[in-house]
Amino acid sequence: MTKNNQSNDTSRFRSGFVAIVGAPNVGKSTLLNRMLGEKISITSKKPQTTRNRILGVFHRPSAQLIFMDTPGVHEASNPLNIRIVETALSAMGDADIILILLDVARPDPVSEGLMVSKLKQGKRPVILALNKIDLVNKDDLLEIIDRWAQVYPFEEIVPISATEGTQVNNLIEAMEKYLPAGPPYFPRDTLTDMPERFIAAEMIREKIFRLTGEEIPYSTAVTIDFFKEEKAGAFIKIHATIHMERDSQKGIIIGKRGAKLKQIGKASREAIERFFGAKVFLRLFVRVQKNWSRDTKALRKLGY
Ligand SMILES: Nc1nc2c(ncn2[C@@H]2O[C@H](COP(=O)(O)OP(=O)(O)OP(=O)(O)O)[C@@H](O)[C@H]2O)c(=O)[nH]1
Ligand SMILES: [Mg+2]
Repeated sequence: MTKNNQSNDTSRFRSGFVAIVGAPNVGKSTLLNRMLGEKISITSKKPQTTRNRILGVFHRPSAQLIFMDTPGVHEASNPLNIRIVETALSAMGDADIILILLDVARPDPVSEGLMVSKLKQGKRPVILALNKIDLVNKDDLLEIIDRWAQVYPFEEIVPISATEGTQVNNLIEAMEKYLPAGPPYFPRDTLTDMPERFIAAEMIREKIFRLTGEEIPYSTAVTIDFFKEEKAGAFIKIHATIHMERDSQKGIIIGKRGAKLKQIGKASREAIERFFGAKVFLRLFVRVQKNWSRDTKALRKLGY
């Protein structure tokens, strides 16, 4: 990636990459969306929602912070999860600053241990954000801060609530201080580098995470077969395929007389319309790609 030098006063400007890393479900994607003020990364109550590195650019008068939302770090066993944990850990290697996010209400010693062991191999500034403080009382919080201060010499420890927005500005300011000096990487109007097709596929995946249960979300991948803006952006025509691992899952996602698929389609279409600010015509297809999550070739084809 090349730096662009279009900014006139770059002498005091700071810019760099921040990897947002943490165990599954701690609120990394929620925090990214909150900081950007735009929903670009999908979220759900279920762990392992995010599977790719999601880039979001945050512009300040004096700095540009390029956030990388990552999949939750955990002890992975199947090929899909091994792949997504690699994605998260490699983002740590590419970052100027590492932002570790924890859920104060739900400690996860295994994942936390994994991340801290990785930190000890690097020399980058590391900031710790303790998320979901709306769920614990103040006294417990002080104890948690104390405990973490002894685990690793974090540059800063900032308690936040991503859903309520509490202390999120303080966190941004803390990160800005540790950014390297340099001109912005992206023009001022850039929000993300993700292709429109990818964003549309993710929105569909989010609705499946939210509207189905058990193993269904984890057996789902979504690809876009057709994406075209019609009438100068007035409406977008999208064909997407939902890939399931087994025939029985295909039945579940379609539902009785197609009811489930209809519900997923409607919710997805509305989310895509909100994001692109255009009317959307969405057609969903369901197909079975046997055991795709355990097949490295299939994983690559499906974007992992
Ligand atoms: N109460 C509370 N809930 C939160 C907060 N931040 C996030 N959540 C909830 O936590 C759940 C997980 O949020 P995500 O943003 O999807 O978490 P994630 O870390 O990106 O998860 P993965 O992508 O699976 O690793 C969602 O239900 C969020 O609404 C917070 O500050 N307080
Ligand atoms: Mg996420």
